[in-house]
Amino acid sequence: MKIAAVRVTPIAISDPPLLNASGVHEPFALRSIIEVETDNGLVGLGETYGDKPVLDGLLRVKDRLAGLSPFDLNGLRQRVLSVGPSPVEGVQLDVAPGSQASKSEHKVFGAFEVAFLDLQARSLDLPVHALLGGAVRRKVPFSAYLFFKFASDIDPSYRPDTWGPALDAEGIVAQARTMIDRYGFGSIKLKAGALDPDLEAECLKALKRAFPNHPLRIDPNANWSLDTAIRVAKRLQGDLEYYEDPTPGLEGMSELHRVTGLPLATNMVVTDMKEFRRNIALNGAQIVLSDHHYWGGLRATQMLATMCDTFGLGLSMHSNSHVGISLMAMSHLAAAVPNLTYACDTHYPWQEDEVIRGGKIPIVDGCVTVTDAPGLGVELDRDALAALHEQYLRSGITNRDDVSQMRKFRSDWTRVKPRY
Ligand code: GKR
Ligand code: MG
Repeated sequence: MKIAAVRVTPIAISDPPLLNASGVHEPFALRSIIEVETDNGLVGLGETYGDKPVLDGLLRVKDRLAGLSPFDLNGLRQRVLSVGPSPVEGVQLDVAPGSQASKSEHKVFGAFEVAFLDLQARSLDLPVHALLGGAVRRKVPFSAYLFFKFASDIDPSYRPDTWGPALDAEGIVAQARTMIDRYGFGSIKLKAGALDPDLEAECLKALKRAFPNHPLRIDPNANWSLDTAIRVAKRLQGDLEYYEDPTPGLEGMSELHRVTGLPLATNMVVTDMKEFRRNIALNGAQIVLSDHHYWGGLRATQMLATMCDTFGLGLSMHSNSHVGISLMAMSHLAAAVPNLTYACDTHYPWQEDEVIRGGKIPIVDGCVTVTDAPGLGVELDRDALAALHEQYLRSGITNRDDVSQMRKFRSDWTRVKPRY
């Protein structure tokens, strides 16, 4: 079985006006859909970022994969490395941190690795989780990922939604209730760093009152100074499952943990093994949010899990706006990682568009179920892919830019961080 053709298709999926530390989501989020086809007619699927630096990297590698066996992951790595750094590598993506602009070879390798693993598994008539050591859980828990949010009619480019605005405690609790009613989530994450920290802390308190048995997390994406993070920590002491990236830098996180004793989680200061090593030395974060999209694929993320286990760190999972191929890759991975004991993040409830046959993957009782269907267990809907590619071309967006989007609504909005 050899690779005969590779297709990379950028798509734009509609996205609501969700607020974060950088600004607000644009009306569309970008993804790249990867298809790797073999000479015996199998197709392996992958999904990753659609921003230009990553897309360019994928396009530069894709035509070098013909003739490789999908089992040859070292061959894949060698071909990814052989293209050298992308000419747009240095371009600063204006994303909320957590999507590291600098690690493009990990992102490119990881995107193809998922498609290769999908092919390996399909050729053996096995699910991907079987290749990863077997499922230790069939139902993978995700958390309700809450965002402060504008009403969709703030700008006609947003698709009308039924969520409504969420700019205070009442709105956030209502959003949580809708999410939990629809999907049965058993834990809650509040994306913070967007509004005044005291208001955000009040929202967390309101969630605690409304959902006393749901573990709660808050993630200001390092938009709070150390003083602010310490002040809010005092208020939220006892309410948090973990405190995610409240303040910038490993040193800041380390000092915050020393002063408050709270368990700190990160997808910002531990994003590769070099940072992992420094984190062990400084004890900045006690829980690492993994993400196969930038850690270099499913197997590299399992390596991270082993390192967390070895060094006594907790393991959770990070997300960005995505569709069903990523959701299933995340779920197969999480199913096969015993020490992934926290409910994973997902933006999936915020996305209505889908590229897989059968439409949206069900989340029931807060969980995605992995089955024994071959590969990732999903097939591409080619009509949907074509329509979402058209949407990409029409959107005119090539790089996520939450700062400029926010400036449309608040002309004095700046890039400054930490803002509070
Ligand atoms: O979607 O706005 C967002 C998030 O802020 C995302 O960009 C982050 O990378 O969810 C992520 C996080 O946990 O930091
Ligand atoms: Mg985070």
